[in-house]
Amino acid sequence: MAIERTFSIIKPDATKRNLTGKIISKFEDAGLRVVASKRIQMSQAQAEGFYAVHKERPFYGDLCSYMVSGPVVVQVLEGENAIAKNREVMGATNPADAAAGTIRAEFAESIEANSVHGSDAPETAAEEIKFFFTDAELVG
Ligand code: IDP
Ligand code: MG
Repeated sequence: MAIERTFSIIKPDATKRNLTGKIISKFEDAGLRVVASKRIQMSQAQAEGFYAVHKERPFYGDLCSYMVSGPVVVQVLEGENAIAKNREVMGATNPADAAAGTIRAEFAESIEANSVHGSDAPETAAEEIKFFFTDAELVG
């Protein structure tokens, strides 16, 4: 299995409740390594650009407002099969459907305020990493 990199966000509901460390532990326990990380206040333009793929969805406006409602931690996670592994550790989008032990089952507040983002494919992982990080910020 190839070593991959994926993009992760710890969302505002989680940073507000001081859950950053608990969430990172879930990634590390699953064999994922944080190879880049920064805590930022996302701008409205960044939120709209990042979620542009969802701009026709009814929840797009609310989602962008939520993503700028507090600080987030943007990260790059590395490991074997990292894209799928991260999605597994995150759990389903709706916490009501998320498997026991996943981040969203344990921590998410709602289908919107669901604590974490994770890339869904190699192409989106590469794009999303570039959206927030320069090559020099990926330190291994
Ligand atoms: P994902 O984060 O599990 O990949 P996506 O379908 O890509 O889920 O949706 C992106 C984000 O949009 C979700 O993580 C969640 O914050 C929000 N979202 C998705 N579906 C809904 C919804 O039906 N209502 C409100 N917010 C939603
Ligand atoms: Mg998605």
